[in-house]
Amino acid sequence: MHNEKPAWWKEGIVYQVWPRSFKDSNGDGIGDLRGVIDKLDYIKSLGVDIIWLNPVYKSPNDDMGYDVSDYRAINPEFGTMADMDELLQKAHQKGLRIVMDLVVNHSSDEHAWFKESASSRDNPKADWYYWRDKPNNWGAWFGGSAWEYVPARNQYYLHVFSKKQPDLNWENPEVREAIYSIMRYWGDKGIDGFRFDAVTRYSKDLTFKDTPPDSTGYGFPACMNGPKEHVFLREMYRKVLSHYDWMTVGEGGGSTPRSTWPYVNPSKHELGMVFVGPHTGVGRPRYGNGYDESGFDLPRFKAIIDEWQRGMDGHGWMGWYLENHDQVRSINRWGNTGIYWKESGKMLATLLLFLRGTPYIYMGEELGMVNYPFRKKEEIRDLEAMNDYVVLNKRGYAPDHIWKILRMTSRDNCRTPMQWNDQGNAGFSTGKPWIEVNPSYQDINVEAEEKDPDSILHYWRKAIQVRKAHPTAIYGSFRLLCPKDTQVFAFTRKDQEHELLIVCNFTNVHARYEIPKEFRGAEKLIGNYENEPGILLHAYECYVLERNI
Ligand code: ISL
Ligand code: CA
Repeated sequence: MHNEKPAWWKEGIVYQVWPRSFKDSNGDGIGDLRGVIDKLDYIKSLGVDIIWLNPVYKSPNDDMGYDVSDYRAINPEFGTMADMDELLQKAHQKGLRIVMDLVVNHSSDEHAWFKESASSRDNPKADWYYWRDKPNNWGAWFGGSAWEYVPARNQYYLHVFSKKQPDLNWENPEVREAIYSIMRYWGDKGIDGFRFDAVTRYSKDLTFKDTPPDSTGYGFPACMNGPKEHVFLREMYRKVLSHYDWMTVGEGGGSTPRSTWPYVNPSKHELGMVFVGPHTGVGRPRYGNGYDESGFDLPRFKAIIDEWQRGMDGHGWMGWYLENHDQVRSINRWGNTGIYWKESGKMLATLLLFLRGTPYIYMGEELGMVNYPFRKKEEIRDLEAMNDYVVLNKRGYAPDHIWKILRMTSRDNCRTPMQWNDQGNAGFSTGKPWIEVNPSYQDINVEAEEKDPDSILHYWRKAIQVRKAHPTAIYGSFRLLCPKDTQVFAFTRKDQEHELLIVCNFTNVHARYEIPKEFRGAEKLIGNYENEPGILLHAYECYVLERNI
């Protein structure tokens, strides 16, 4: 057996719902909570256990809900608190848990706390945000300076993200108590946990020294794993988390496994797990360094995953994703949107579901949804993509080049409506959707894939069942094979009773792969081609073998 302490959130599989684009129940073009309620049976049918709901709190939507103006209210465009209560109740009835997003590194500038704080230098909340007489050189994640001037105080406030997302002053115990009380409010409603947005940035280096400027001309905010980070999280654990059987997942950890241990080492009493994203950075075009067209470096991708898989084993639990609302569609990055669309979609499912750690599936990923063919400014909704558009224009990039980059990077790619059928607006809404529907919906949609026994959707369902039936896939240790191979990602998972071999061809051509001796004749649990594994893998072929020890 293994020495990992079992927990429901280690064994469970998460399905991420970005509510604005999941299902619109009232024809206003915006997905909502009733839409999620209507689709609970579909979510359940996937075999997943946990729904992570992106922010549904009241928000002016500068950053699509990641700018909260009231943590105790539901954004009216998503429905009412009664809808939220009903969602919790119905999900629980079906054996699904609900985890909410907690966005407390910053609030909205329209939150009552900030309005009061910004009104003068001596109001009761004067100290709830970071106010300084002079800005330093830090840049904001969404462009421009990280400091914004407010005449009423003749001072600047810090915003690591957009200027409508002022950073909350975690040094102030009143702020922390206010946050804990919000958490208890939702805990009392019966939610099953939180995903902690930007958790590594709660604590700031209070010297606010300039940092070396990057290609944008600004310095990177020195507030990752700040000096009091773990002090704050331990206090939060003591005062709140220890009182609930919650799933707690931090967005990001340290930059290495070692600096991530304290966040999730059970003896430290902070969070249950983190997910990290460096694997999604491999081969990602970034305007900051010019458009990187060098393509995808599989050995690098494997090395990063290997570093985290082994580096965290025995030190704390992790979650893994290939897609989320900040990413683009995985099939465009690592798969094939042409003739091998199906095969590559299944291959990516196999990779995600057999890594060590809780898998996070993003809505539409189970269908093999693809990126949107962006080609005009009016199609952009996301403030990050909008800022990139402005920066790239300023740098004199040709329009074709700009669109090529945004089609590969814009967060809007993952935010187009879920594709339910081949009817109007892909069955998402009877009104005009808030963002364009991806034209691929004629072929890629739930209804079509339900009918096709060989679909990506059915493969996910099957692979999920295989993972669940094999504890080795959940707790077994990870070992990377053939690290230098530029076509094949192969690894094993092992405990004292079983060993699994997972093999994935990441290319659209044959690849040679010799099965290790001990796996010859082992049982094939799942794969995306009919044949028994041979010495040559087909394009994007994948399979999982199991042997007894
Ligand atoms: O800063 C980063 C890496 O050093 C980013 O990856 C950062 O952690 C990420 O952009 C934070 O994302 C989250 O918070 C944002 C929001 O826009 C995203 O949607 C959310 O996932 C601000 O709340
Ligand atoms: Ca709606």
